[in-house]
Amino acid sequence: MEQTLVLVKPDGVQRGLIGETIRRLERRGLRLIAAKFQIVDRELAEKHYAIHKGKPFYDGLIDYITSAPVMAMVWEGPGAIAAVRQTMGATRPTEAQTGSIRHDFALEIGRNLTHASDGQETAKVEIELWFQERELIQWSRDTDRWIFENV
Ligand code: DAT
Ligand code: MG
Repeated sequence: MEQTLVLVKPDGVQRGLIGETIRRLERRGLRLIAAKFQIVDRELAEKHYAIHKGKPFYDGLIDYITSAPVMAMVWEGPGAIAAVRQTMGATRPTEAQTGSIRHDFALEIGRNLTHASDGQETAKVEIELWFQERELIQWSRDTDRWIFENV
């Protein structure tokens, strides 16, 4: 089943939105596979945002993600990558869909609260970057068959 990396970034943690983020993903029907509350060092931050190196906002982005603890998670479900990005909303909060986290709680692109993998290859690379294999919990819920068409 598809898996995706989710971060509640430092602004989301500081603003008490860990629970809100988890609540929305749980209620959507996604299954939590791993979670880790941690400080991000520059090495991890630079690897995570390697694709943005050289862009004007890169230095600010690295400073921001390393500035305070983040909540890193892996969530699983059919179409999880697209579903989670939809729940988060567009990168720029003023363009995010009504009802998405970034719409409901954010204003600025540089303080957009969460991260979610943007494709299958990215998800694989990011999950391996943030978590060790043994930290990923394979489990099933009694409700799975009421949420997933094919369990
Ligand atoms: P996303 O986080 O939606 O996957 P992204 O991968 O394009 O977006 O960019 C990573 C983060 O970098 C994004 O969450 C906020 C920041 N960012 C992106 N584009 C930016 C811009 N034009 N100005 C300032 N920050 C930007
Ligand atoms: Mg991205």
